[in-house]
Amino acid sequence: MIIKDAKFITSVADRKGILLSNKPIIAICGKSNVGKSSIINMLANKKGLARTSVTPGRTRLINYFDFGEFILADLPGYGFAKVSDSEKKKWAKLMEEFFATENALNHVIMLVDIRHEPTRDDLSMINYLHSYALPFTVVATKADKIGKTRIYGRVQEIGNYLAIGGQSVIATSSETGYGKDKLLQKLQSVIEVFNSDFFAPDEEDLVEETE
Ligand SMILES: Nc1nc2c(ncn2[C@@H]2O[C@H](COP(=O)(O)OP(=O)(O)O)[C@@H](O)[C@H]2O)c(=O)[nH]1
Ligand SMILES: [Mg+2]
Repeated sequence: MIIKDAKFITSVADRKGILLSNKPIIAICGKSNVGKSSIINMLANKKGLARTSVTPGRTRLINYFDFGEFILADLPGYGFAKVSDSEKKKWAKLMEEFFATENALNHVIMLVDIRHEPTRDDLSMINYLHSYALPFTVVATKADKIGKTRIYGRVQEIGNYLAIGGQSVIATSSETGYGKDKLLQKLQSVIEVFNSDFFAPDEEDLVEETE
């Protein structure tokens, strides 16, 4: 898949703004600073598309991007210690609404740092995805930070730790482009399943219900 001219669509702060689309929606989640914005920029071949930040935890919004064949939803990061309880509650509410909205997403890319053990928040997120029966792929980011020979081992360890197996984990580096093709292949297969019509929503289901 060749991605050209990915575009920012909109930022969404509450349930009302959650997008529905006739394209597959792929969400990116993970703790603050894990590399969500960087991986979006890498996939888009555009440095400034999603802002990357050294002061993590500031974005409490779902940022949507049009990638041509699919919509990418950049979910607000979690696990940032300096965030207040009320901010955490807002985050949880928005996530719950997002995951519970039918046709709001088709696949989740969950990012973990290749150097570290997945956190308690990561495990909660995985449980969450399981409980909503959402298909997901785990990406181990910042692979350039460890030696090449250690990548395979870390991928296996993370896969075992999350009880999904190493073959379900893709190592990437947004610095070097490592793993980009493998991730694009995975996204391609998600898109193909969606376009095979089996999971595509009916047109009438895309009209938002009014309460
Ligand atoms: N070395 C390296 N640094 C990365 C990589 N991905 C992200 N970073 C750095 O990690 C920090 C947080 O990245 P960002 O994409 O903003 O994370 P986000 O909070 O999940 O969106 C930034 O300083 C990035 O430059 C990577 O693959 N390799
Ligand atoms: Mg970000």
